[in-house]
Formats: sequence, structure tokens, C-alpha cells
Amino acid sequence: MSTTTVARSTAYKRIATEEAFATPEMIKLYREVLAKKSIDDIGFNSMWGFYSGSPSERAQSIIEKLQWLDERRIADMDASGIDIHILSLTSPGAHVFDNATGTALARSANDILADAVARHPDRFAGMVAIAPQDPKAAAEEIERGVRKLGFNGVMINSHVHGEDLDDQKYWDIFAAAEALDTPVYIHPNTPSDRMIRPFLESGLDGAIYGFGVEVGLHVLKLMVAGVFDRFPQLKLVIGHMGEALPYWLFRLDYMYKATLNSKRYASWKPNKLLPSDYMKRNVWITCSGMPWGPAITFAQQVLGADRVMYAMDYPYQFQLSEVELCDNIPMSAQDKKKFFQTNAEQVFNLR
Ligand code: 1DF
Ligand code: MN
Repeated sequence: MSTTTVARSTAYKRIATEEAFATPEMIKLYREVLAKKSIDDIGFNSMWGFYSGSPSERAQSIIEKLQWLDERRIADMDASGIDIHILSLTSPGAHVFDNATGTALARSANDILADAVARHPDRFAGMVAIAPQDPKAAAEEIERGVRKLGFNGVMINSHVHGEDLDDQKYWDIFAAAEALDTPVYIHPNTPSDRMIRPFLESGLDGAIYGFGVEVGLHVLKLMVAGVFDRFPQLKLVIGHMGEALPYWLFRLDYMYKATLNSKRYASWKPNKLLPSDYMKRNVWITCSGMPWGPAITFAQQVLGADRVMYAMDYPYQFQLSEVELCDNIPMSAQDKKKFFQTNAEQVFNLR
């Protein structure tokens, strides 16, 4: 491994917004349920069967680094030029368990993360982990996480036992986030059992593609269901350059109108705004896993420079030279500061 270090910038802080951690308790619980085959979720068994059992360098080092919440993580941040990690419980977090187990796991992970942030307040911030399968308990945990533990957002690892949050039974979660003015980050999960087969048979269920398709679809389902009309102040964050949605904006608007006007689906209630309007009002995106100039420039052009933020996706995409790729993207000094620092400070209510 290279020992080159990337200097911290004097012009802006580099705030990385989608940085994963795991507690030893969660890794142990994952290993137990994988051994017992007691979690009925194909994607979970595919993803965590690999990370918890593979002798590969990738799996071993990621399992290690996920659990670092002190000097070793900070050394990696220093080496790669990162000032702040906004930490979140790695996917699928507490989603795969029953209500009681999931709620208890989320609470204990939040307590552990709050302690880590308290030990390193200049380097770490955190998002609340929840078990959305129990929406009422999840809403209470959001309130505890923001008010008592001082967290700066809510992490939702997308589908919950195969259901998306367009189902109104989950909307207490959005109500709590909106009321607390805290953003909801929808992070990928492996596609649900209803969706995963064609991905899995070609080895495409993970971060290479299944992840992005799964979240892109989830966000569009929220829009169609009217989540952003019911919660107009809701702030949603999505990673991986918006899971391709910015590239789709023209067609989404065109086909949204065409589909609505033709009355093709009785289930469609007209929204107040078009998909691109919600993307520019309620959604912010991060470049997690995509430190790639053309995509970042394009997204800044179609969504606005206020809506695109930096993320690394540590430890899954940890490369010492990564921030240099982003530093070198042609961008005004003002937009670069927004990208690395001030957008995140505003969206996540940092400081
Ligand atoms: C992977 C990537 C896994 C990311 C993740 O969670 C994850 C991966 C289990 O590469 O298998 O969060 N990621 O966001 O890049
Ligand atoms: Mn990630």
C-alpha cells in the first residue's frame, strides 16, 4: 500500500458524507444469523456471506476498518486528505431483523457512535441508525438521535423486508425527519428478493449495479407516492451521483406527464411538481464511489452546485489519491468549497 499522504486543503474542509462503520455487536450478530441461515433475504446472505466469511484481502480489511472509530480511522482520513467523516451504520444495518432485535441494534449502534463523535468532535459526525420495520420506534429513535445524541441526519438502508418507504405505514419516519429538519440519506441495500434474481445470476447484485438500481427505483417510488407533496420540507440525500437519476431527468419529466395525462394508472394521483422539480427542491446527491469529473460536472449543471456533495464511501472505496481526482475537476473556487464543505454543513446542520 502506498504511504503517500494527501495534504488537507487550506481553501476548504473536505467533509465525506457517506462513510460506513459497524459495531462488533452487529458483526457478531450478522455472523450468527448467517451461520444459522435464519435471515430470509437473498441479498443479505450474498453480501454479508461474502464480507463475513471471505479470506480475500478486500473482505478482511473492510470488516476491520468498519469497526475503527478512533486513531486508525483518523490515520486513514489523514492519509487521504479528509477532515470529517459523517458516519453511518453500514448497510443493511438493522433492517433485516425482527422489530425488537432491529430496534435494539439501532439504539446500541447509535450510543456507540455518539460516544465516538464525542471523543473526536472535530473529525466525526453521525447519522441516526433506525429499524424502519417498526416505524413508530424508528421515529422515536430519530428524535432521540437528533435531540439527545446530537446526530446530523438519518441513515436508511433502503428497502425493509422487501418493502419501500412509499408505503404510508412508514411515513412517521419522514414526519419525524421533516419536523427535526434533519436529512434522510437513502443508502443502497442489495435488491430485495422480489428484484434480485436477474442481478444475482450475473453477479451484479452488489455495489457494481444492483445497489444503484435499487435506490433509484426507491426514490422514484417515493415521488410517485407523493412523499414530497406530503412533506415539502423533507431533505433527502442519495449517494453514487444520485444513483443515475440526474441523467434521467428529461425522460422522467416527459414520461411522468405523458403517463399522468393518459390516465394509464388509476393509482397515480397527480403530484404538484415534476420529478426534476423534486430533485431540485428535496434531494441532494453525493459523489460516493464516483470521484469522476464528467458526472460531477453534469450533476452540478442540471441540479445546481448547491446540491452536489463529496463522499468517499470509506472503507468500501478507500483510495488515498481519491480526493485529488475531485480537487482537479475544473470548477470555480466557490463551487469547490460548496462541493467539499459548505453544502454538507448546510444540509447536515453541522457546527
Ligand atoms: C459495498 C459498497 C458494500 C458500499 C456496502 O455496504 C456499501 C460493496 C455493505 O462494495 O460491497 O455501502 N458502498 O456504498 O460503496
Ligand atoms: Mn456506501
